[in-house]
Parts: sequence; C-alpha cells; structure tokens
Amino acid sequence: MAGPVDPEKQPAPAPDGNRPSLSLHVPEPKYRPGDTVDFSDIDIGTPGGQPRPDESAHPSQMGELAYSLIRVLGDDNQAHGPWNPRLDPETLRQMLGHMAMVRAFDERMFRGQRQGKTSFYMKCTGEEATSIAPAMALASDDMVFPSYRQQGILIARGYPLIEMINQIYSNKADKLKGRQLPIMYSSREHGFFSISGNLATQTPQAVGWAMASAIKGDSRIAATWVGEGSTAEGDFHSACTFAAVYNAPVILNIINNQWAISSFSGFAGAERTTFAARGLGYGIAALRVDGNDALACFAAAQWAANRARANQGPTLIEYFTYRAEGHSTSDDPSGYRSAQEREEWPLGDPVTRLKAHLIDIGEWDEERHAAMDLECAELVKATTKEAEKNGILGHGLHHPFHTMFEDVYEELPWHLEEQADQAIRERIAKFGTERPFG
Ligand SMILES: Cc1ncc(C[n+]2csc(CCOP(=O)(O)OP(=O)(O)O)c2C)c(N)n1
Repeated sequence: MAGPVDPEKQPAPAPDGNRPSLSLHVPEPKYRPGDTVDFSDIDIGTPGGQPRPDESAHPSQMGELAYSLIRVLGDDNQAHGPWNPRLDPETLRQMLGHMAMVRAFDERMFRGQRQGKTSFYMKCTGEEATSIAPAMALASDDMVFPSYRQQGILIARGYPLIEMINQIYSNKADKLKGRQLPIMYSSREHGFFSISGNLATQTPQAVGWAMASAIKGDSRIAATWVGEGSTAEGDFHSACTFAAVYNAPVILNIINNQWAISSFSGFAGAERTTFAARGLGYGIAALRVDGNDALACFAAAQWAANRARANQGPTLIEYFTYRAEGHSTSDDPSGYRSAQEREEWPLGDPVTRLKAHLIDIGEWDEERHAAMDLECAELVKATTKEAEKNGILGHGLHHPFHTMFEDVYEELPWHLEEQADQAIRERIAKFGTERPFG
C-alpha cells in the first residue's frame, strides 16, 4: 500500500516549457529523540536591552518588540533595564510562593493520575511565570479566559486548592458535577471563564467580553491565554480582527512553549516569523517576552493592562518558553523530541531564576526556600486527603446519575426527559438502585 505522500520526495513532473515544477515545504523539527541539541542559534538578546515604549505607543512604532525578547533578569541574577517592574521584595516572594505551589500541586496531581485517582492531568512545568506573573499584574476582578495550562492563575487568585482537586477527581463535591474533563476548571467568583477543550475558542470569547465591558462603560478588562499551536485555529484570527477593529480592552497571551503535543511550533508558522508578529499584521501592539523571566512577564502584562484600561487598545504578547514535561498524563514526549531539549533550553527555569534573584538582593535564602517547598508539598498532600473523602475516580462518590440531564435547559425537553427516565429505569433494573456505588 502506498504510504503518505511526501511532496519533497515526489518525482518532479515534466516541466511545462521553462516553468519550474512546484514543491511544498513540510516543517521538520530540528531534534528528534537521541539527537544532540544545540540551541545557540536562538537569539535571546540581552537582559535590559529592549526599549520600553509609552503605553499609548502606536503599534507601528514598536514593531521591533515583536521580534526581539523583552528580558529583565540577567545571568548575574540582577534586574536590568526599562522593563524592570521594580516590585517590592514581599511581592517577589509572593510570586515565587505561587510558582512553588503550582509546582507542588502539579507533582501531586500527576502522581494521583498514575495512582488511578483521576483519569487525566496536565502540568505546566517551566511555564509557571507565564500565568502567575500576568495574573498578579491584572486587577483581581479582570476577567480571564485561559487555556488548560494556566492553573497558576487560580493559585494566584486564591482559588481554594480543594475545589481544584474535587474537580480533578470529578467527585461528589466537584462544583462542575463531573461534566468537565479533569483540570477544566471554572469559577465565576474568581473571574475565571470555563476552560474549553476545543482549542482557541476562548480567544474570541475574551474579545467579546472585553467589548461588552466597554459597551457597558465598565472598567474591567479581559485577558486570554492560548498555546502557539492553537493560534493556527481560525478562532484566534477572528479574535484578533475584532480586537483590532473595535480597539477592545483585551490582552491576547500566546504561550509559545515550542510544542503542541508532538507537533513542533513550525507547524503553526514559527519557521516564518514570530507569534508576536501576528499582532502587527492586525495593527495590534505586540510584545515578545522571555517567558521564563517572571519579572519580564509581569512588566509586559502590566504594560498591556495599563494600555487596555486607558482605552489605548489590545496587546498581543508572545511568551517564549519551553514545555519542560509531557503535554499531559496521556503523553510520552520521549517518543518525538530529544530529552536534551529541556536541559539545553537557553532561558533556564523560571522558579530557579526568580529564587536566585531574591537571594542575590538579600531577600531570600536556601533554607527559607526549602522550608517553603516543604510547606507547599504538605499543604497539597493534606488537601488531597481531604478531597479524597469526597471520592476519587471509580469509587462512585460522584454526582447522582440523573444530574447529567440538569442545568442545561430551563425546562427539560420531552425527548431528554424520556431518555432520563429510561436511563434511570435501566440502572435500577441492573443494580437495584440508581446509585449502586455510593
Ligand atoms: C480544535 C481542536 N483541535 C485539536 C485538539 C487536540 N489538541 C488538544 S491539545 C493540542 C495541542 C495544543 O498545543 P498548543 O496550542 O501549542 O498548547 P500547549 O498544549 O502546548 O500548551 C491539540 C492538538 C483540540 N482539543 N481542539
């Protein structure tokens, strides 16, 4: 049987006169499993070397910021340049604490999946700064439309850990009643829009929400997060068009972590230009930021939030980072990329870098850091035990079966009522009760 067609390997058809035969380029990642990785061709610029334009600057006057990298933390662990947000030590420690908590949470939930307590989990290792720093730069009542790798926003906004775990376990205390894939949180009180598994749908929703906020004369802005792979979806481009046309008070964050499961960023266009540069084509202010530098992430988000709040329009921010672990618990990255990539990533680790900065300015030390890590791990462990009382995967302590028919329609349509009755009758006939497991 014929294999997949590789246009580059097809025999060239006979040229028509003097015209060359056409061909396509199919992107191929530089490194595959076992390959030696050399990232020295990535231009990471100099910390502190990027200009900081006025927050009302016209996008056309700041084009270079879509191609360079805004960086603040240097190899000397000091903060440099005009993008230094000059945060006080207490705020820096808080930021570090949120990142440590996300890491501890991710570790335990990942393990919980391996132990069969949940069906699914997604870590954000290496990308913590890209959700926590922007969340801290926004007002607590600004509306966020995240993707599935922004658990850091909920942690930064003080969402109870136990609610996150109940949702991950889909247990009887799960506020979403088991209707969402584990990790697809939702919290109206925390301004956290329901996560959608359909990639990029959150981007036009964020723009629409921001437009509505402006129409109502409100002062709250919106922010959305989307993976670089997902920017290939049409929804993202509709979002950009609406944001630009109506000068919507919105921040479009692209998390470029280099991989979309096993597809490298080249399949979404990274070989041609930067993701930040997409903004320029729409007339949207665009910033490209070292996503492993928490101070640069904060500064860029603050710049964009001030701009939106002052009716100066939307900003698109590309956070240049690296997905240090698998896409999810269902993924094994050793099958498609070199294990060396993580070690060789030229922008280091966001937690290590912020920690080193705090130590360098005399506001932190190794002992306090170790104690904080331990405290986070203990808290997550204790909360996990608490959540387990409400049930884990397969233990049947979930919401009653018939609730799947509730909350969608104000009045249940007749055909669903029929289905509900039939399902409950069959369940009782089989198990003698509607809730055979508890
Ligand atoms: C519309 C749509 N297409 C495909 C998928 C399957 N899918 C889920 S995650 C994912 C990769 C997304 O990668 P990226 O946007 O780069 O985000 P990352 O996972 O790296 O954070 C794909 C293809 C989906 N959920 N929705």
